[in-house]
Amino acid sequence: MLEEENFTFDRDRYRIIAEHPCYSENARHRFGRMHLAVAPKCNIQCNFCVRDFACVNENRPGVTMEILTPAEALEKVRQALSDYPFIKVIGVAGPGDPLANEETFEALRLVRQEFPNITFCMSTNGLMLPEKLPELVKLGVATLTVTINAVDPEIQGQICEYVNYHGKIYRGVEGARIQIKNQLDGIEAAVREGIVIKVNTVLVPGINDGHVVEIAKAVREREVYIMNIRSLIPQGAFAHIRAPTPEERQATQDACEPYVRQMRHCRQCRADAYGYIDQDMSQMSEERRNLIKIQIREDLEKAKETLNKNGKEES
Ligand code: CLF
Ligand code: SF4
Repeated sequence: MLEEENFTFDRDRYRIIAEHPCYSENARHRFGRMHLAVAPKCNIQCNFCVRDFACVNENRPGVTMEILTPAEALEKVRQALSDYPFIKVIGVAGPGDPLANEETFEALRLVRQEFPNITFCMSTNGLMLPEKLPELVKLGVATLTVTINAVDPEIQGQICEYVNYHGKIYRGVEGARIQIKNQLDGIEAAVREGIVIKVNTVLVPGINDGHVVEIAKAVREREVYIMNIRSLIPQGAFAHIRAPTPEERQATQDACEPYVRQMRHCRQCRADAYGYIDQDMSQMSEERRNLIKIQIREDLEKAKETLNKNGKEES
């Protein structure tokens, strides 16, 4: 067992965090992630979300992308892991809510059969977390992001217009009660299963800005590993609300830091991003990607030569 501040992890979890570019700032320049855009549907309506685009609770707003079938996603993973061995995490982050799409589970099942040791990551609004958790555990999802924008239903009721729960629409505070309970119960159960949790929170001036510390306290009690406070991008029903300033966001992060570790290096990835989080290869030219492939091959060859040479010198 290895200890890190308030956490004790087995060797496996420790390695997963150390190689996760979002959970460990030191990992971001050495290891990459790949997102599979297999999950188009969502089961709630956040007021800052324009549903033609990717889920803004995790992704960059205003971005459309091609949806992959699970078989296409597997093919993409095969190619990427062979070309870019620094990719250590496969994630599903939209463009809708991963837990509201059966394709998420199918894609991860296919990938797991071929890559038994790759880290699986996912982001969700948490509505279906208690019910879907057994499937996530079975697939070996190791890291999970739950977006919590309020732990008070009166506040969450202003942020989310409705939730669609088991085919029934619950609006405002009524929907918020269901969602918050499922998020918190789901996190507790996931932590008991050894899943390492990140909480994302969208900072919405005038609505939840005075409340985010309460979220930090609530997630600390539930052993959440890290929190990522993101700035509102005014759009949709919240187009009239201003974005927080960088100083306001930083002050909120500082106020939450005593309760839960803060992620400050998020790059607001696309739901189809891959590569290092600072260098999205989905947006690169073929030529640039090829150069990176050649560089990786050369580095590997050099590493092998050095190992061989050292081996000979030692013997
Ligand atoms: Fe993807 Fe998110 Fe997993 Fe990372 S992203 S599902 S935890 S593997 Fe990372 Fe990208 Fe920020 Fe997300 S930098 S948007 S926090
Ligand atoms: Fe949009 Fe994501 Fe909210 Fe769903 S959970 S409504 S995709 S921001």
